[in-house]
Amino acid sequence: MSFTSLLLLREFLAIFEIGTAAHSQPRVSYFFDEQVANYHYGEKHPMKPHRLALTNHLVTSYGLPQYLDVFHTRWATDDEIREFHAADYVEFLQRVTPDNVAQLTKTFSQFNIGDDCPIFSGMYDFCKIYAGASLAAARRLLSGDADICINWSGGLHHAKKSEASGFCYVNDIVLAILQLLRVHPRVLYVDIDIHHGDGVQEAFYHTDRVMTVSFHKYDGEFFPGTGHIDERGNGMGKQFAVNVPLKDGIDDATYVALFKQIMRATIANFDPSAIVLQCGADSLGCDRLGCFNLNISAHGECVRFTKSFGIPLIVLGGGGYTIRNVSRCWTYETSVLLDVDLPNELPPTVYHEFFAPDYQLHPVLSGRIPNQNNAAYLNDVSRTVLEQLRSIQGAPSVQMQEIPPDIQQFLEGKILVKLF
Ligand SMILES: *C1O[C@H](CO)[C@@H](O)[C@H](O)[C@H]1NC(C)=O
Ligand SMILES: *[C@@H]1O[C@H](CO)[C@@H](O)[C@H](O)[C@H]1NC(C)=O
Ligand SMILES: *[C@@H]1O[C@H](CO)[C@@H](O)[C@H](O)[C@H]1NC(C)=O
Ligand SMILES: [Zn+2]
Repeated sequence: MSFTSLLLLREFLAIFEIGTAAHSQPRVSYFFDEQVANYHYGEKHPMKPHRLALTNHLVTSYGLPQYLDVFHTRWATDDEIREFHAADYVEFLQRVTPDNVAQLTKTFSQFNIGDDCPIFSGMYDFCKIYAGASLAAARRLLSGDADICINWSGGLHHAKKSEASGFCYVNDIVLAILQLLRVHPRVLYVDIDIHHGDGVQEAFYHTDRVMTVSFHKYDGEFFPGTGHIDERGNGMGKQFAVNVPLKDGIDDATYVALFKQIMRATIANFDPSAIVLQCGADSLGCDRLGCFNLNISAHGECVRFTKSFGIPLIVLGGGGYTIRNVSRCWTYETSVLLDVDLPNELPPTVYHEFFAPDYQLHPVLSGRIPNQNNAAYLNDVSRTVLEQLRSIQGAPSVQMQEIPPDIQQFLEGKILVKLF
């Protein structure tokens, strides 16, 4: 080999090395608190925090923590929760217990406590744990020490300022986005839960600094009843709420194609500096409360696509009521965020029997619901949404505020406790 070609080869290798460095794995933080899985909404209630124990066991048995920064987070404080929620509602959450709930009946209807949102023992502590984790995720993203922050216990998108709704008491997503807005000019919220992301949409309905995009089942009746394609925001926020209403039985290929088309246009037009992705797993086929036909790869493909833009990302859980599939889905999505391939054979965990009979990460989807989304309907939805997105004339700009002191403290590493 001639000297010149050796030089060329070395240069080629050097370029190659730089190339690989630039494509090194994203820095992913994982927020975790084993306590959160021990709360019970009630025996028959479909929301099972236990799904988080299943997820964490799978993530651990697959060996994913070696690629992750795993954090234990402190609980959210009352003050932090009041950044979004009304003071009287927070006071109610603090005081109410299964024993005094009858005496507090007057406040009951006002705060919408009932069958969907029962008062269970330790309920407010449960809220503080998951909200604390989402806040920590937001702050860590702000610190620049992570590209992606995952907290599967968060994503409770229905809670309102003064009202519990749809199994959600405290809206950790709104709290996390409020943190991000201190530093990020524009935050994009994306929601692939089967239910409309109404609590987040409502919180930011009047601002152009947060764009909310929700893909959900809509027929005017399905919970929570909102999410019509014509709900687009108001005032300064006009056109900055996007709704993609779908019918029963949507399949992998059409959902993923629609998701990509709409996300591409959203990101191009809105130019977000941070993204919060709610990965509700009740949009999977065979969900106890859902009615779509997505399999775990398709759900995960939406996560992969969102990550591919390289924008700082917070990934949260949400709904998901067939818990063996929820835990498989969120484990797979953890691996997608890490660019790590997992074998389809599930590793043994103490919960192995949950995954019978197939014991696979990607079970073959059994029992499909007839797809009621025909091509004409889907074309109509995509045309309307793309038109709306085109009407946004360039990304809105904002003045940056000073970094507030509590975030400063966080940047100095005083709040987080690193586990391993
Ligand atoms: C998210 O945070 C909560 C609270 O710290 C924790 O219980 C949960 O396990 C976390 N989930 C993940 C996947 O880290
Ligand atoms: C999931 O859906 C995709 C797209 O339709 C398909 O290619 C894949 O085989 C499915 N996976 C399973 C396990 O059925
Ligand atoms: C959920 O689990 C069941 C049983 O393991 C399986 O038949 C079904 O296809 C799973 N759903 C998805 C979306 O993988
Ligand atoms: Zn849901």
